[in-house]
Amino acid sequence: MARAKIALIGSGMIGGTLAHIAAREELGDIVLFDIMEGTPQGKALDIAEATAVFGKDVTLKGANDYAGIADADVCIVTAGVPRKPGMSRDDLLGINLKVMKAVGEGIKQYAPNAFVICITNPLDAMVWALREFSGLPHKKVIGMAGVLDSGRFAYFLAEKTGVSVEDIHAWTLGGHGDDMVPMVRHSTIGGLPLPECVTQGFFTQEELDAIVKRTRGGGGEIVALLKTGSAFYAPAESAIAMAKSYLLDKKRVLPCAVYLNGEYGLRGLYVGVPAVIGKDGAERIIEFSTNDEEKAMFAKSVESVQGLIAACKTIDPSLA
Ligand code: A3D
Repeated sequence: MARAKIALIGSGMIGGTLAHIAAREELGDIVLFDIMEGTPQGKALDIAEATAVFGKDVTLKGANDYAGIADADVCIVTAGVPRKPGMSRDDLLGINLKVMKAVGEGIKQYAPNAFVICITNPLDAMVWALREFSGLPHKKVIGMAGVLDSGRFAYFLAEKTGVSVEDIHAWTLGGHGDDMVPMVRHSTIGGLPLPECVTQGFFTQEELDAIVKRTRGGGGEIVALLKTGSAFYAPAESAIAMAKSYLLDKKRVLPCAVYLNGEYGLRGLYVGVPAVIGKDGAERIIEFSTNDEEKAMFAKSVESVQGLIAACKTIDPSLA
């Protein structure tokens, strides 16, 4: 059987890390694409040489022409610009919307059967625009944010309690902004919902509130430390988990930005909710029960996403 072909559109910090992980995990043959001449070729050659050391049989190539992504099974999109200190994700909208147009058209022409994972920010609006520009089925175009945000939430809980990260299941829904919704009641440590962990003395309510706040600002915390860009290791790992669930038809339940068609009472936009990822893409959406407080937080987050989509339509009237 032929190996899967994985196209990484954008070969910057996340793109290069994706290529390294995909090669080490022998997920398929890899093409790095970028507008910068030499960057995708250099990273491809560097990692290809490493395959002889870590002993995995995959090929890596670099490309500056969309023909290079022809017939890809999976496309992971990081093309665009990241945040610098003082910038919000929304500040990237104007520049990255133009990038999504070029990328969407490239995928439409050369890889119309691919499963597409968008990482470019502001995430929920960019994955919506990328789907519009590419014309691919909604189930085959999804955004990565929830796996990362939930991973951060789970890590902070593990750090606080000393419990293994493997036994913590944390969920963060909504848009990928500072008003994302960490789902405290649905997140568990060894099956115990977080409010009960407070009762059992794992942490105080104040400590839990501080972890929720840190999760919401998790991206900004890394931007402030790095100063030159944003997080890339954890975002890359998160997208690989999603790609693997598709390629291996694992049907993992992962929080992803998916297109809603009536679920959660919403239609016509992308926002983060738990979805089953298998060989057909986002195969099923799981609807969490929400109380009034969670509903209000989710609605606020959705409002921000709707505002960004409206801004996309103003900037590019072809999207209206
Ligand atoms: P960076 O290292 O700058 O890489 C971006 C790459 O895109 C660069 O190599 C550019 O040359 C390339 N590029 C720019 N325009 C085009 C184009 N038209 N076609 C092809 N390539 C192009 O950034 P990064 O890898 O650190 O981040 C990439 C994106 O991911 C940014 O928008 C970040 O904000 C975003 N990001 C999202 C998350 C989420 O959780 C959603 C997390 C971290 C970063």
